[in-house]
Amino acid sequence: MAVKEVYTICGMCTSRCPAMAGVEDGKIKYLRGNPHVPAMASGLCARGVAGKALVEDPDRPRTPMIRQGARGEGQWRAVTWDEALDYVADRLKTLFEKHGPRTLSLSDRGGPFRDLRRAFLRGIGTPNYCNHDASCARNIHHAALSLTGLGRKGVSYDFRHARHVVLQFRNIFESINVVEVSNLMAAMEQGCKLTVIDIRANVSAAKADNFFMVRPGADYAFNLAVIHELIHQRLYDAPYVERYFKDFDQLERFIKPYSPEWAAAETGVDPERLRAFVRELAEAAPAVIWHPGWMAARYRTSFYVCRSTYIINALLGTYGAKGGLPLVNKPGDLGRKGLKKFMDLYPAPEEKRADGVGWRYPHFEKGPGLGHLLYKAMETDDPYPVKAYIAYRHDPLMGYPDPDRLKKIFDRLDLLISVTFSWSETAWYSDVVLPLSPYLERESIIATKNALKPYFFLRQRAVEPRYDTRADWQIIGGLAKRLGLPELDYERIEDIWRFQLDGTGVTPEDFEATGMVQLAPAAVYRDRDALKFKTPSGKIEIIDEKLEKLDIASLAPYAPPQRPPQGAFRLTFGRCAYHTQGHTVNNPLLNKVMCENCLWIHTSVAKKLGIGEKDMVKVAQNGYSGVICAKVTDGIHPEAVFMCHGFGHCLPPESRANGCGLADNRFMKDGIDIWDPAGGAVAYQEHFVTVTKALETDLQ
Ligand SMILES: Nc1nc2c(c(=O)[nH]1)N[C@H]1C(S)=C(S)[C@@H](COP(=O)(O)OP(=O)(O)OC[C@H]3O[C@@H](n4cnc5c(=O)[nH]c(N)nc54)[C@H](O)[C@@H]3O)O[C@H]1N2
Ligand SMILES: Nc1nc2c(c(=O)[nH]1)N[C@H]1C(S)=C(S)[C@@H](COP(=O)(O)OP(=O)(O)OC[C@H]3O[C@@H](n4cnc5c(=O)[nH]c(N)nc54)[C@H](O)[C@@H]3O)O[C@H]1N2
Ligand code: SF4
Ligand SMILES: [Mo]
Repeated sequence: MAVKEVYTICGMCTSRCPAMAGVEDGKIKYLRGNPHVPAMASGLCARGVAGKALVEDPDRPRTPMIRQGARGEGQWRAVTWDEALDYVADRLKTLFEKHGPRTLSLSDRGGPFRDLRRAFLRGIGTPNYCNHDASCARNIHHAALSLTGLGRKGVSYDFRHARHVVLQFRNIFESINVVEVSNLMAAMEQGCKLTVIDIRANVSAAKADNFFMVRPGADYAFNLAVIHELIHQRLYDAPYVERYFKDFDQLERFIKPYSPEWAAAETGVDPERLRAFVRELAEAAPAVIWHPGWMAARYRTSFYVCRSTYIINALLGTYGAKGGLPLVNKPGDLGRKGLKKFMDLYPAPEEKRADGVGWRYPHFEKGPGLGHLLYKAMETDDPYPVKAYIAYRHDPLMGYPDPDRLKKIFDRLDLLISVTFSWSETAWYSDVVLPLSPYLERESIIATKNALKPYFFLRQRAVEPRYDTRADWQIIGGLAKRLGLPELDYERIEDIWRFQLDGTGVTPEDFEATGMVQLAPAAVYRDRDALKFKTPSGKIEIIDEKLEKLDIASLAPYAPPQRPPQGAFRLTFGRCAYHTQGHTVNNPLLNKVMCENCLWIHTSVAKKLGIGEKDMVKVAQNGYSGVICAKVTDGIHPEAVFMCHGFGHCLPPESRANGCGLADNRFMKDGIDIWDPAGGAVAYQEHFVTVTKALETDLQ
C-alpha cells in the first residue's frame, strides 16, 4: 500500500510546529516537518518525532472512566462515552441549580484551538475560564501591555534578520520552538551575535558569544545597569525615543543611581564586560532582540525584569524593526477577514470572575484569569463557591506549586474532570477522565497564526483512534448537547470548519495542498516611522497610569532578592530538550533518552557538603524530601540548585516514569500564596531547599 502523507500540527508541545505524517495501512510510518514551511528544513525536534510512540503507548487512558474509590486511590470503572458524558452533565445540572452556572470553572493550556470550549463556557454562563499562563508567561504579557499596549504576542521575534540576540531566562536551544531555533541558527551563520544571561551554563550559553552568569533573582539590577549605560553614554536611538517615548525624562531621572559599578555588587558581573556588551548592542541596533523570556513566573518582582527588557528593546528602537521586534499582522491588518468565532454566539458573562481578575485586580487582563487565584477561591468560597472544575489539557498538580495543598483544595470540589491524552497527577485525582485522542488521531478546529506573514492552519486526522478516545470537538459537543447548547454539537468536523471560514473567502479544500492557507504572499513589515502603540497616548509609556492609580510603581526601585538562608539553596528549574513539561516522561522513546532528572549543584558547595558527581543527594524543604542524583558543575551559580521540571510522577499506570526523579513543585510549600502583585504570575523560584548527601536509609 502506498504511503499517504497527511498534514498535521505537532502536538508534543505548544510550539505547534507544522508537521506531516506518513501513513501506511492505517499506521504512522514516519513524522517530519511540513515541507512547505521554509524554516522547517531541519524538521521536528526529538519530542516531535516521538509522537508516533505516544500513539502506540498502551499506558495512556484508553476509555472514559469514572472514579470508584476515594480520590487518588486509582479505582476506576471503565464506561462508555454516553455514560461518562451523561454522568458529567447530570452532576453539573445539579450543581448549577444549587450554585448557578458560575460554579463551573475550566482551565486549559491556552493556545489557538480554544474557541469551542470557551464558547461552551460562555454558553453555560460562567466567567471562570483560566489558562495556564499564571504559571508561565503572564508577567511578560502584562509587562508588554503596560509599556506599549501590545501584548506579548503583538510583536514577532525576527530572529532570521537579527544582528544580536539576547536570551535572558530563555534557553532557546533546549526549550524549543523549531522555527525559532532554525531562524536563529541561520542568522548566527550570517554573523548574528548571541548573548546569554542565565544562572547556569545551559546549551544556549554554550553557543553564545557572551555569557553572563548572574546571581539568581538579580536580573533586574543587570538590566537597570544596561538602561543606565544606554542613556548615560547616549547609545540609545535618540530620534526614535523622541518620536515614540512618553515620560522619557522620568526614566532618565529614575535610572541615575543604577550604574554598572552599582550592579556588579548585586549580579556579580564585571562592569567593563557589561559596558562592552552594551556597546555591541548599540552597534547592532535596531536589528536586536532582547528576548523578554517565555517562562518568567519566577520571582515576586519578575514583572519589572520583563518591563525592563521591553524598555531596553524600545531604547534600541527594535519595535517595528526588521531583525528586531516587528509588529505582527492579524488578518484584519492585511484587509482579510478573520475566522468566525463560536464564542461570539453568546454574550460575555456579566458575572464577576472568581479569581478576582478584572474587579479585585483591575490591572490584570480578564481573558485567561489567574489560575492560582481561582484555586484560592475554591479554598475559601470567596467570592462564591466554585464546585466543579474541568482540567482541560492541564495538570495543575504538576504545574502549580504544592500539590498537597492543591489536593486539599480539590477535595472541596463536588466534581473534578480531566480531559487529557496521557495520565497526569490531576487526571489520577479526578472523578471523571475523558480521554482525548492524541494529536495524530484527531483533527482540530481551524486556527490563525498572527505573524509577519499570517496564515490559517488546521490539524488533520492522520490515523483513526486505536482506543476509545475522542477529539476535542466531539467531547465538547457531547457535553454541550446535554447541557442545552446543541449549536456547539457537530457530526462532522468539516461543518465546523465551514462555520469558521464563513466570509473569509477560504474553503476547507484550500488546506489540502499545504496544510495551511497563507493570508499574504510575503512577510509584511509595517512602516517603523509610523508606528502606533496601543497605549492611551499611542506612545511607549514609561509611566503606566493604570498601575500608578493602584499605587503600583511603573518604575520600581531595585530590591535585592532574598539570600538563601544559611545552608540552603534557591531552587531553580527549567526544561530539557527531550521532554515537554510533565507529559512526555512516560513516552516510550523519550523515556529511553532521559528517564529521570538530576540536581545541578556548584562544585565549591558540593565539595563542602562532601557531595561528588553522580552521588545520590537528599533534597528537603518543610518536612518533604526526596532523593536524586547530583550533577556537580562550575556551570551554576553557587546560591542555586537546578532541576529539570516534569519528573517525579507517582502514577501506577505509567510503567516507565512512575517513581523516577523528583518533582520540583513538591518543594514549593504554599507556593500559590507567593506571586507577583504587579504581573500576576506565581513566583516559583522564591523557595529554598537543603541538600545533603543521601544516607543508606534515605535510599530505601
Ligand atoms: N524541550 C522543551 N521545549 C519547550 C518546553 C518543554 O517543556 N520542553 N516547553 C515550552 C514552554 S511551555 C515554555 S514556557 C518554554 C520555556 O522556555 P524558557 O523560558 O526558555 O525555558 P526554561 O528552561 O524554563 O528557562 C530558561 C532558563 O532560565 C534560567 N533561569 C532560571 N532562573 C533564572 C534567573 O533568575 N535569571 C536568569 N537570567 N535565568 C534564570 C534557567 O536556568 C533556564 O536556562 O519552552 C517551550 N519549549
Ligand atoms: N514547578 C514548576 N511548575 C511549572 C513549570 C516549571 O518549570 N516548574 N513550568 C510552567 C510552564 S512554563 C507551563 S507552560 C505549565 C505547563 O503546565 P501544563 O499545561 O499543565 O503542562 P503539560 O504537561 O503540557 O500539559 C498538561 C496535561 O495536558 C495533557 N495534554 C497535552 N496536550 C494536550 C492536548 O492537546 N489536549 C488535551 N486535552 N490535553 C493535552 C497532557 O497529557 C498533560 O497531562 O507548567 C508551569 N509550571
Ligand atoms: S518544538 Fe518539537 S515538540 Fe514542540 S511542536 Fe515543534 S516539533 Fe513538536
Ligand atoms: Mo510555558
